[in-house]
Amino acid sequence: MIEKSSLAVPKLIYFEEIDSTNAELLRTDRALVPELTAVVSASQTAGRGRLDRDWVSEPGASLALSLLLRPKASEQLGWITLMAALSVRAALQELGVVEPAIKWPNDVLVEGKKVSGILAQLDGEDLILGVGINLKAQAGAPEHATSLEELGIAADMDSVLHELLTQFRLRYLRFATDPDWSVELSANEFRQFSITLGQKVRAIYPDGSELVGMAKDIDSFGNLQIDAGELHTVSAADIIHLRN
Ligand code: BT5
Repeated sequence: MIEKSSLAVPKLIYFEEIDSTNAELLRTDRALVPELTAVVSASQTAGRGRLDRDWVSEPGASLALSLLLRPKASEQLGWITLMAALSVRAALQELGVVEPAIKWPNDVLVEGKKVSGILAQLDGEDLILGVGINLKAQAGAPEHATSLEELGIAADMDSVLHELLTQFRLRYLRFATDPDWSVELSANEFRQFSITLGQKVRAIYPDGSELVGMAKDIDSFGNLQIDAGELHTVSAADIIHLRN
């Protein structure tokens, strides 16, 4: 079922159903497994988004992946989230999706609807990178969700996963080998495919406070720069695009 993808990483552990692939990797004895170990599931009973929100992944309709990463420094979390979003976007384009785009920091949207979400969690020196991609329509998914099938793409889980792992490995290994060059390439890729930059946005911080301004650029940590009279650097927030 996931033969192609198994060849793309050193170790791949597959479940038909699990509570959450991120939770599974967090409770695994990771001393015994190599970096880029992948936990994959065809459905989750307790999939999670940021701030402990629900992530819907119903049987046969979604792909849930968590990758074990060991980045050199924890401040790289922002970049790794962005690189994951860039990888999902590129993978979807390879699979035939028309104009997939990135909403900072962790959503991949098509026609304004969310097809994929990313959740990076640090645990000591390990970073657990979770990616969810909707393969088919799901009864429990919110109205602003879409899926590959709804976008006219009939791709099996193995093909989607293989493309995603290939795209991510490329960016992650480049980042490990030459971080400065990698950041420059990824920043340019983000500028090309982001629907956030150049928009008037409302940033809602995890503590509930808000900031309204123009999304100008990202910095070398993957933070969003918002011009609200003066320039603010935002590392974690929900972004709402406002009409200009
Ligand atoms: C995310 O959070 O988008 C991160 C999603 C990460 C999911 C992966 S699956 C593998 C790994 N294991 C896990 O348990 N999680 C990761 P956030 O930006 O906070 O968005 C969450 C919001 O997206 C929810 O509050 C809903 O509004 C919406 N949502 C939930 N399920 C969705 C779905 N299937 N498709 C689109 N939107 C969804």
